Amino acid sequence: SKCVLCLQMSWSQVFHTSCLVLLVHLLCLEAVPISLDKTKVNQPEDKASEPPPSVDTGLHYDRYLREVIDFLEKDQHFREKLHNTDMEDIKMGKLAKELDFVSHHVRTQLDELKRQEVSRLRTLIKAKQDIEGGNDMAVDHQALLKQFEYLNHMNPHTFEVEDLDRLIKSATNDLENYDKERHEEFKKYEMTKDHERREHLKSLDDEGRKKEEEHYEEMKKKHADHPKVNHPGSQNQFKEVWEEADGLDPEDFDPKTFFKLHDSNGDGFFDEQELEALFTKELEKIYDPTNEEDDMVEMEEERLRMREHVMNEVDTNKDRLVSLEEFLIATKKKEFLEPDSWETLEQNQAYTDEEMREFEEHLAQQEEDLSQKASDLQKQRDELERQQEQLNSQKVELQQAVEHMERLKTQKVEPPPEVHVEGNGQHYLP
Ligand SMILES: [Ca+2]
Ligand SMILES: [Ca+2]
Repeated sequence: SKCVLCLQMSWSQVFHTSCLVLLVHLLCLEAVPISLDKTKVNQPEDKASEPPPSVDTGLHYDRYLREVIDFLEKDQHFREKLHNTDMEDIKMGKLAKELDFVSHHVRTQLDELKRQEVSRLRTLIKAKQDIEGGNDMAVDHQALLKQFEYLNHMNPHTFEVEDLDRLIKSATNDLENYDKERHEEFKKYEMTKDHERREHLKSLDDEGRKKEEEHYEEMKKKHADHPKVNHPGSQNQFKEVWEEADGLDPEDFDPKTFFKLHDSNGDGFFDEQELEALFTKELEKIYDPTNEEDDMVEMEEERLRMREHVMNEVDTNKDRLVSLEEFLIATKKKEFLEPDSWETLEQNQAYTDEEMREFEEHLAQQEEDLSQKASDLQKQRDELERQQEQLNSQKVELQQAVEHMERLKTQKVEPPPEVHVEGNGQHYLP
């Protein structure tokens, strides 16, 4: 059985979400709208020094995870243990203990990796503080580092059994929740979309609103009007891929050949990405990026639904991979040969009315918090202005006092002798 640590890591992700997006997600307490994806930047990285690309897990610490695995794989003892320990034992932390037997050389490299990772996290924390315009207060890095559970921040210098154990547990756990989080994000995206549409309607006059609503209904109808979608993972679906994408005769359809053809990296398994690639033909029946009524974010959600459905049916040992054997067994089943029809995304609302109500309440709360903040800021500004005025008038008073003192000084110092001299002088004046 396969595991998180195996090099053939295969948790794909359709959006190819850059680590940045996920990281923002992790760092910010507020929800990140899906539209952030559009702003993703493919940072040009130094490809030459990179290890050969394996599938991005989508975790924000993906790079660290992979580098740790690469180093551990270089250690013969560990490599053997890795391939002979089953998933349950790995989850229980048995594998992590083997770190004690890893060569000194590899350990030193792991220590260095961890130091770099901790320093990366510190930079991120700093960057986040800067964005938030944090005052120059000292940052409690220790406290903030605690949120990153995949390493032991209390010891930022060396990579220990605990670090490996935490890394394995976090990665396993985070990957299991990854799809769930994507569904949640999607739901939020849909609710935001609908909320904004309705807010926009409110801003229109009766005639404008009527027009807008008609257009909306028309687009909805247009979107729902598409060729029949095959049940994902069914014979019909695969046969279409076989015929149209592979250019082969449907009469010759052979599951084993099909599997080999679409196991793109040739490792003997369908991973999530390879499976998802099989649905492109189906998705193109429903979604066209040039159509106003087709939302590509929804297309990716549909792809995810399809992949989850097939994985659920076919991946019997639940290692997130479909082996040839699992695949062939599935092709004998009734669901493969005579599948039910597939209910597409648009046939069901992504969220319940109750969820929408909560969402809008949350939005209203946020708005209120914002205006509260704005009014607090205004109060602070008024207070500052008042203090400034007070200071100014104090300055004027002080100035006046100084002038007064100086006048007194001149009166005290100058007049008497002069008057005296003048008085005396007068006596000698003719
Ligand atoms: Ca494969
Ligand atoms: Ca499997």
